[in-house]
Amino acid sequence: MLRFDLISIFPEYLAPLKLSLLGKAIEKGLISINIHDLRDQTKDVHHSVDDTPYGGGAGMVMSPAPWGDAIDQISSDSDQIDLIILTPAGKKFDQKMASYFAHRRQLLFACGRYEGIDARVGQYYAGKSNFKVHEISIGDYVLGGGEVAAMVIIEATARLLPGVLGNPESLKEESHSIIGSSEDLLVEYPNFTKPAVWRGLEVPEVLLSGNHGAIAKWRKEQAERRTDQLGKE
Ligand code: JCE
Repeated sequence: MLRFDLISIFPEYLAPLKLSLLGKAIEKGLISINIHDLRDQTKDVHHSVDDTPYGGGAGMVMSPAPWGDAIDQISSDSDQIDLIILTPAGKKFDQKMASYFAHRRQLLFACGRYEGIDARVGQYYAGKSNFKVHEISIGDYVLGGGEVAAMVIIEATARLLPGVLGNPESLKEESHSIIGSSEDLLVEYPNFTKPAVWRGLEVPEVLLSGNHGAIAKWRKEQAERRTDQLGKE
């Protein structure tokens, strides 16, 4: 059982995590997803979670106190917890990281907003023996907050867990197509289903041949061609 916790000021934004593949995984008891409202930790009448940046500059920064209180509460009986802080300045998320997270016990996602979270939050938990802190980006672009990035990581991670995908063969096929472990470049051949002709476009004849050796060879060539194309773009 892999446990996911998320902290956000927009908990409703994370509702899709309970649908589809992940919803089924929750029902099967393979994962749990616990969504927490950061504002539940605020003590002032305005429920403030942000303040002006020291040193000046545009925008607001999220105050450390509500984050510390929320994280302490969620982790109070955890002996091994990975704290994932989403930030465009973090280490780039990839398939290898998804596989690492799939082997952990409890993943806690800090989904910030505004200009991000006071840097001392990560610093504080990095100094605690039961925490591993990861600052992660999902790509070189700036989102409005960490929620969508957390959902990307959770979807990529949960589908690697035994029993989450209906057909475990699909994972096996993927792992064959991971080239090297350093690049983690995924290549796939193009897929076709019925009908054999659609709007004048035909399915490649070899796929209708029933010749499994020829099909495997054709798919490998296609995957390699796609990999070469990626290098040129
Ligand atoms: C986030 C913001 C920094 C200005 C919390 C953006 C991750 N790959 C990623 N792209 N963007 C994010 C991300 C994650 C968390 C937060 N912002 C907005 N960040 C500078 C604005 C706030």
